[in-house]
Amino acid sequence: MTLSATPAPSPLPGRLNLFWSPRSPFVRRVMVAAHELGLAQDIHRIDTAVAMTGCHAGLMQVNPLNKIPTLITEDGAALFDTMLICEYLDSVAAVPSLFPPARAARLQSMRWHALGHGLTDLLVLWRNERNRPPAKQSGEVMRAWDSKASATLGQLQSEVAALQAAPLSIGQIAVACALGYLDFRFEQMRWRDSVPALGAWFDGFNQRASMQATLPALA
Ligand SMILES: N[C@@H](CCC(=O)N[C@@H](CS)C(=O)NCC(=O)O)C(=O)O
Repeated sequence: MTLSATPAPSPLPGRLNLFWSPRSPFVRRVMVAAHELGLAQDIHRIDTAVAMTGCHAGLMQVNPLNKIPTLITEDGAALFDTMLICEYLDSVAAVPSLFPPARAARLQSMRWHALGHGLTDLLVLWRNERNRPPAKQSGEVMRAWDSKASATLGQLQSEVAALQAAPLSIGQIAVACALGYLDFRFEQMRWRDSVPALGAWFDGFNQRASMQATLPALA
């Protein structure tokens, strides 16, 4: 099955081209990083609707995994996945700042990134499962995702003071984009009720210009 009747618009030569969607929490992480690094205006966004159940012809020419975000660099290389794109943007920024070089700070940031990234992965899979016909859904796997999401939120809440104190890095950005996705797609979960301190941290972080410029949108 191919989703796109018309191929995605061509990447613009000599620019940073991003296969993008306003709904993807992974894409949002890249765009938040780009805003924080002062690179957002250098990125040409290619609006790309993807689904796990189909293949996007234009995207698959550059990324056989059919995933967004995918970044085409100025010299034409196709980069994926989200972490690599963020690391690339950091490396070309005037002042790289999102991947701490010092060992302890780097481990802390990568660990938060893993929690935020893993939570996002789980939520995207969960949403896909939820959208299948009821007869095909696995209640068992969805209950397990519920438990894992709750446990991850509890873990993050226990680290709020450190999340607040550490200099901004890709770790906090990944966590914040995962929490933003909960608001966007899992509103009925009312996640703040069980982890209010994490909710307060997120609500503060969400005021950053980079987060406000990348709020998820249905259209
Ligand atoms: N591991 C990937 C995950 C990206 C991902 O799953 N993106 C979703 C959109 S939110 C996607 O492209 N889905 C299409 C598919 O799975 O074919 C990354 O970190 O970039």
